[in-house]
Amino acid sequence: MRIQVINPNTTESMTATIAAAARAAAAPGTAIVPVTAPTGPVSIEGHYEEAIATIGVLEAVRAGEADGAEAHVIACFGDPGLLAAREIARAPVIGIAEAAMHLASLVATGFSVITTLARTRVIAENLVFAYGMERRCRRVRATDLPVLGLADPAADARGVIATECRRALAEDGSEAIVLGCAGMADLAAALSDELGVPVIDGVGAAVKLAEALGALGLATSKGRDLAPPGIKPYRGFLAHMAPRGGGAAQRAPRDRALAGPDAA
Ligand code: 2AL
Repeated sequence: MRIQVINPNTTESMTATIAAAARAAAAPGTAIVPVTAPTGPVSIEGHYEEAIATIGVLEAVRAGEADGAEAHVIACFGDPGLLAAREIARAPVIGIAEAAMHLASLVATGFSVITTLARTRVIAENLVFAYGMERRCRRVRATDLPVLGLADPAADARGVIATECRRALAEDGSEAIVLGCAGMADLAAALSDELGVPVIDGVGAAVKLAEALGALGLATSKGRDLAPPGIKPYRGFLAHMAPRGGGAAQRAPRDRALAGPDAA
């Protein structure tokens, strides 16, 4: 199976961390194809950066589809562009926050998310509700570590995160930890050993879920809102993002009416 793993930020070294975690989780027959977003911020720590990063994610998904990807993983804990990517992809698309929360809910009745900056915490909290996880997620905690600081040895990210995990286990009533940033992907196994509870990295979780969907022959439903986007002209600097169309059968009558004379 060929899984495209997209780092939505533009930092290549973080893509390398993500790719290593993805490969460590992957089955022997799985090829991991790591991609760094072609455009956007070096790290994603707020709503504006996330909105800009979404375009890079969608560009990568389009390229991955053309390149034969059989699943796409969005490896940023805000899951930027997840539903939009599902509209344009034939293959399943999995976000790491969604994957980690779902797997955590299978191994614990309650989990805490440990993330980066306080401003980023709101993004994870919103996803808890978007994914219906509010009955399982006890709390989202920030460490005040910036995303790119995770790789700085002087920041002692592992020590800071371990301390916050211990607080979570003592104070939140949690029995599992979800790591709230793709840049933490290399810490899960060691933290799990140290803390004695499941510590879930979304990159590995997403790869395993992608493999499971592939093995079961399951892909995104195109029945309603995740159907391919309507065919219509796009204007301005994103004109190249206009859907090329997947055949008339996929287009709703309303989409055909909106398509205009230039539609393919
Ligand atoms: C992230 C992440 O996973 N990658 C990034 O650039 N920002 N999310 C986060 N919660 O820090």
